[in-house]
Amino acid sequence: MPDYTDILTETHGRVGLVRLNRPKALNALRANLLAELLDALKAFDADDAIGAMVITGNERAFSAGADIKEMADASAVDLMNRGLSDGWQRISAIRKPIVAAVSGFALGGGCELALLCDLIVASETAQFGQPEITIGVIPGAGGTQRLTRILGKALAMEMVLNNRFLKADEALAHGLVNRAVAVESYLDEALALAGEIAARAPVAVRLGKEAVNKAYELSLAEGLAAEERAFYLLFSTEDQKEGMAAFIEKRAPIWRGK
Ligand code: DAK
Repeated sequence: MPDYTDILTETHGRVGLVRLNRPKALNALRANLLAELLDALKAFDADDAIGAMVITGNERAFSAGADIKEMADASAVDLMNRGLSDGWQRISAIRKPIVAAVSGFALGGGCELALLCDLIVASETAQFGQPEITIGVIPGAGGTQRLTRILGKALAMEMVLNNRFLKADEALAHGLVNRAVAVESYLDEALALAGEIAARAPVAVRLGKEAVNKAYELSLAEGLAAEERAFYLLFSTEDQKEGMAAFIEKRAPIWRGK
């Protein structure tokens, strides 16, 4: 990995970890940070030795959102010309699963970045919010759409229109996060969860992620058809033959990602 200034990267077995690393600015997502994040995720996505990724911040903040100082003086055309949404779309196109390990603030674009991930492990101190209304705007990286689909209209409206924060226990109760755990262990839990997924049949993991995400975009009939095709496609992999043979022979499968 190259020398990054706004993130740190590590590998833990088959898991690639990206730490957002602008602690003084509560990991505000300036353009350089987003570019580095995308670069690191793409590198992990292309690496056969990696099966899943974790994105985290620090105990105080996952991220407090887009960098308000970088954005404050921009015109609408400036923002369009900066191609603001390209990076976000490319993050959502990463093929391997991404777990967000969230502690402290996950606000604005920080909340939306967590929502772009496939699973979220939260510390009990995590707070999810879309405070854009307090600075005269609304969410711009998916918050109004993804939160509404996950939480329903009532709560999404409160978050978007009235700066309502969700604490970890509420986020868990509403299905926004997978786990809410002690602050001492949120990163370890996220790494363990990512590690378990990374040890599974890689092509099936990839197609499983793709199929679940399609549920947000397609009609039920189209989604079911896409799932069915992906299921048949897996019968062209060595891993399907190996997985079913291992079951019948009562042994552990050895995945080859082929
Ligand atoms: N941007 C820049 N700096 C930030 C920041 C942010 N979002 N959040 C915090 N900081 C900086 C503060 O300015 C402060 O810096 P110094 O003054 O020390 O230099 C430092 O981090 C510590 O913050 P505080 O002193 O404010 O700390 P507190 O504990 O008192 O308060 C807070 C924590 C999280 C409640 C507060 O910092 C806060 O309200 N932050 C702003 C949260 C916010 O409004 N976030 C939404 C930003 S808008 C799009 C993609 C993305 C987006 C939009 C479009 N497209 C693809 C189209 C995203 C938009 C947003 O996220």
